[in-house]
Amino acid sequence: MRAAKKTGVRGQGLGVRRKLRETHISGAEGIYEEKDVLQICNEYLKRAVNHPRGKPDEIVITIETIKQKIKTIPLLSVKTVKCKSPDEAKGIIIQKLASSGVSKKAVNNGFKVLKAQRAMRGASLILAESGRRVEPDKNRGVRASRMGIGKTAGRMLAQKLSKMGINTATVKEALILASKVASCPDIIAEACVSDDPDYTTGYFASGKKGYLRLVNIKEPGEMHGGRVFFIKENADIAGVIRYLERIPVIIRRV
Ligand code: WAQ
Ligand code: MG
Repeated sequence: MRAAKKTGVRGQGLGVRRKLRETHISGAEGIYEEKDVLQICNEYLKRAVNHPRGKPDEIVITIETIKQKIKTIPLLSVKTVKCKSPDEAKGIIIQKLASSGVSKKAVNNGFKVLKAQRAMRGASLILAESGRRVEPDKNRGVRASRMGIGKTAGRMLAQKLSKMGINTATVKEALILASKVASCPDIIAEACVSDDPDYTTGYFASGKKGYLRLVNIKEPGEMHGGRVFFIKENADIAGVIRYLERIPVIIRRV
């Protein structure tokens, strides 16, 4: 599902043409059994029309049958750091990225994306050494899709997260997404800040270090947010994008 607001911006020069600019409101994706699809659409729609980023005037739902074999991936381990301020959270991300082998330049460029006022619909891909942004569409970014969790594993995950007091759709979806991203061999690490003004927990994630939640990564009310996937300098970029967007993966063990 994706929901957007279309705002008219006055075109330059003469004429009455108004260009429409899309503001990303909300998005969601997953892999589900056929019998659950209608209910999921209903939940996604509710989320789109009732969103803290604003009221969308376009909502698009795409449903596709998956015919390929679905690849099983591991779930990342979860930890929470109760940071006291955005600066403390930023410090931890910088340290984790550096020890994962991401250069200062790349880290700086990553923070530019995470702090940009105009949130992208997808993630930025940044080369870990040169810091070059390589996603083909810099406004849209790359959207990870086709990831899910099996029924039994989903129940176990809900139980575990409940014990930690964080059994919410936001955490589950972000954790499943981060697990797919980390399962891509060319991706070194990910950093995420929610673009929801009332959601102030972000995370750092990597296959080696797991999913590290960072409380107070932004001040309440701030509209910025985003995701950055730091990729190997010599990565097969088209291959990374194909994996993130098209290859179906599922978590079966928690
Ligand atoms: N693929 C790539 N990038 C995405 C995707 C996706 N499927 N979904 C969202 N993004 C990017 C996009 O730039 C959004 O603006 C940004 O991430 C934030 O998306 O453990 O809610 O859906 O407490 O607002 C993380 C912490 C919550 C969860 C993340 O992200 C926790 C969140 P949002
Ligand atoms: Mg959001």
